[in-house]
Amino acid sequence: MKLTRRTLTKALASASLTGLLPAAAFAQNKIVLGFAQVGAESEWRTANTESIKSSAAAAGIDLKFSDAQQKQENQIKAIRSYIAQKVDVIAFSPVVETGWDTVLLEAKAAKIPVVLTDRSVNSKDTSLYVTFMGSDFIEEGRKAGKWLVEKMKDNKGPINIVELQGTVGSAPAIDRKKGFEEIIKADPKFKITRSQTGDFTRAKGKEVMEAFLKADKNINVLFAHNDDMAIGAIQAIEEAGLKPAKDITIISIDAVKGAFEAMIAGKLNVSVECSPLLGPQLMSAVKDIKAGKSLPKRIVTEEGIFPMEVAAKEFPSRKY
Ligand code: GZL
Repeated sequence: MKLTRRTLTKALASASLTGLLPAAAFAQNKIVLGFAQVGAESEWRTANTESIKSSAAAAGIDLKFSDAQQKQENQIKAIRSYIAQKVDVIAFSPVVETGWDTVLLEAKAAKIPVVLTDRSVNSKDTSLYVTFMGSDFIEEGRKAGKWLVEKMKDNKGPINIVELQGTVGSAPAIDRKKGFEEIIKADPKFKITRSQTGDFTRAKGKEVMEAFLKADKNINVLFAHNDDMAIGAIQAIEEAGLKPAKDITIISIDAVKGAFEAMIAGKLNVSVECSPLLGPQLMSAVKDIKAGKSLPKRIVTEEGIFPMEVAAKEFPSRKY
């Protein structure tokens, strides 16, 4: 009989059941997944981490988890530690698009498959990862732009837009900007007058919006790359004596609980959905990889858009 992982698992299981082997030895046979998370910068990230941890537990996968505090060097360190521990699979959400080839080549040399979740890398060598699962950020930017074009169709302009960008160099920041500009460039009445990173956090979003408001009295629209920065900006807009979503139209992305609360309070006009609930899909991919199944190079998350008019109705059924 060929000794495969399956037959070994069966043998270990019967041995542990008969007490010949401690249960821990059998547990040793669990798939071990090393996950290097970006950080805990936003509501979205918190929901993403919860999805990964709860799905690993439900799938019986032994999860090793690290939080990089939004620093690439910490993610690289974590990936190297997973290689040293000889985990079965490595997964991570790259904080920025560049600078990963060296450590991914080390994982490849160690024959440890890698799954990209949420954000991708811009490496030319796509053999460095098995699959990339996550949203289409360019499409999210397009959805934001299309909503604004429709909202302003009877406004002859000029329409001055300020933009709170996500983390510099990150796939969502680069691609959401790309998609949004692709749509609004069709009409010269739209102009992005100021654009700066708020690093996806509420604190930085508020700080940058305060600076925008001090410098510019002609802001008509805020486009925020995530809800946390939009929520921080809403505080700055109110402290400046203006009415968010009325004096300044606010468009955001993620559709986290905080965004629904802001829309229900009439302070945010719309949020484009970006689902963090990637845990189940990731665990299924990990099991498929260990079972020797092939996976598509790209798995896209399906998602919608939520204007404030539907927020109260949709909120009770939201999962994050
Ligand atoms: C998007 C994700 C982004 C969210 C932010 O998939 O990478 O990072 O939009 C989060 O809220 O910080």
